[in-house]
Amino acid sequence: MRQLLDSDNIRIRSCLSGSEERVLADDVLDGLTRPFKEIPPKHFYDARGSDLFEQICELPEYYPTRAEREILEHRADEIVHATRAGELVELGSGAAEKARILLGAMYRAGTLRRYVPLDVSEQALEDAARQVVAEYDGLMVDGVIGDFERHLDRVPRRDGSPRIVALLGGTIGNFPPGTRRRLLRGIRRLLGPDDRLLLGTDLVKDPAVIEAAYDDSKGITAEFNRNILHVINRELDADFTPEAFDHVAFFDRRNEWIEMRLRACRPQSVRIEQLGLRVEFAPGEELRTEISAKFTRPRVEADYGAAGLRLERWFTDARERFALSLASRR
Ligand code: SAH
Ligand code: AVI
Repeated sequence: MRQLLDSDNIRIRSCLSGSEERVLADDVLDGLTRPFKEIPPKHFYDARGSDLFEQICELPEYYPTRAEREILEHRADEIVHATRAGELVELGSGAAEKARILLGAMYRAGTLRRYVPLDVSEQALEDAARQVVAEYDGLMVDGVIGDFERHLDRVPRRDGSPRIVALLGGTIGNFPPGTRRRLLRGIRRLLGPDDRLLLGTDLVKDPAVIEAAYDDSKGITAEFNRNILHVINRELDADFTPEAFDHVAFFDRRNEWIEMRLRACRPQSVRIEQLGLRVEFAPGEELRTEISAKFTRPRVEADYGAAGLRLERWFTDARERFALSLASRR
């Protein structure tokens, strides 16, 4: 692993190297040659994508961030008391806004030792690391820039005290059901008997509320969606015209997930230089960029069961829009 930063209280290592472009290249080659075109959502998050996501979190329509924060504000002390955690590992940590609420509770309880953020977004992780060490005296940050689908084995070993492994924001919903269970099994391997998974899941609700959250009136989500095309243009020398794609978000009632797609406004022929590939889009043709599954308690329990985990605690916000659950190894 490449060492990016090493100071008294921050260590950041990267599992991503030049070959990472190949990962994007392979995903794009697979995704754009399928009968139904698709790119995985992790490629949204370059520095601009992470920044756009932070803006989404502030939007009046995007309720998940506020609902999850409400639960954490009410329950963080209880969660820390129940787990006695001294260490927080956060997968897909982003700006670490919610982690701070947990770190604050650990600090108050006198258990706080280490924060281990893991994210594909280098800029977001570095900024977050610097901010949290400035806030909590004596806190050690041991960050990993990597992909939690491939690099969970690079998470540092536990430092002795119980730990919470958190996957917040509803990010688990961005994976289709089988991949989701595979990821939960990978997370289970990080847990010792005293450790707990803390999982954020957005809940099934009125489809109109969900659709508004993914198609905001300011068009920030649309820009976030199109960012994937900017990333491909820059990293793979492609010539997508992002503005020639409309943002589409709709709730799939059968699967109970929202899908984001990009719809070609007109026929387009796109050259992806580094792949030696030309891709044609018919007018109205769609490219799927994200699913975001919405959960019920039985669905979370079924996923836990399939991954060798047991649901221990279930917390929701007052309006039951979002749930945080604590799980242990079975
Ligand atoms: N946990 C934060 C951020 C959620 S946004 C919150 O709740 O607000 C999703 C985050 O996961 C982004 O920071 C993105 O860069 C990261 N991410 C997405 N896919 C990832 C992957 N496969 N591996 C590591 N990080 C990933
Ligand atoms: C990161 N993830 C949980 C967000 C979600 O709600 O699925 C990403 C997002 N996509 C559009 N808006 C936010």
